[in-house]
Amino acid sequence: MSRESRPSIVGPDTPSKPYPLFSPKTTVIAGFGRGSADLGIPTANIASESYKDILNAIASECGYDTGIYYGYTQVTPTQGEPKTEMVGTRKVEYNFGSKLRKGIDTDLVLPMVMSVGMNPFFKNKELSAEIHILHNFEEDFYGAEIQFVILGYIRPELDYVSKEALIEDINTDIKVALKSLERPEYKKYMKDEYFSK
Ligand code: ADP
Ligand code: RBF
Ligand code: MG
Repeated sequence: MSRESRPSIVGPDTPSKPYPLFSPKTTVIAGFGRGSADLGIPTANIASESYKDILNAIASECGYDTGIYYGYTQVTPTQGEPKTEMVGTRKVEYNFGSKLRKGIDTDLVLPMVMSVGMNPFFKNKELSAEIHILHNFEEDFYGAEIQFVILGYIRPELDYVSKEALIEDINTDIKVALKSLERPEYKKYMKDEYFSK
């Protein structure tokens, strides 16, 4: 499949069924550690219990559930004793978001792209959901609380001939998401009371 021509904006001018889909408050967990290390695109991974209802809603309305989505998210620090977890050979430091900057990284609603699926390029054996937030965080925030609203679908998950081709497509997803979210009927979700509860 040629990925040369992709639309710069996707979805109708107003989010429509099954969107908006609001997540419950959930936690940033460790993934495979590939996002930043391999691709230069960090993704906050989330536990599967927290997105099951969302996937069911998408599946019953659209006939698919894996794929790349866009929306808004918010990260909130939580109480927790700092801890280190070994994930394979990797050490993951859980700081529960204590290093995030108030009013810069937290308390704001930020645009995001979300990948849900088996990551065919990496041949994962299990479904995962991960959120790349379109914001420059200076520190990791494993263990922090995260909540998100999905407002639209960008494309299915694909396999790629190279890592560079995957990265290029993700960069296009980011541009498409930002442009799609600029529309007033999408933007208004930044101020939705869901994010201030
Ligand atoms: P993992 O496989 O453990 O998810 P990643 O390489 O994908 O590892 O890195 C993800 C971590 O990077 C997130 O859990 C979060 O703490 C941090 N992070 C920093 N910047 C971002 C960002 N813009 N979007 C998502 N996560 C980010
Ligand atoms: N992985 C794939 O195998 N195929 C994809 O089409 C794909 N698209 C992605 C789109 C976005 C916006 C993001 C953030 C990730 C995507 N990934 C995809 C997942 C990527 O492989 C994953 O983030 C890394 O493996 C780190 O877990
Ligand atoms: Mg990740």
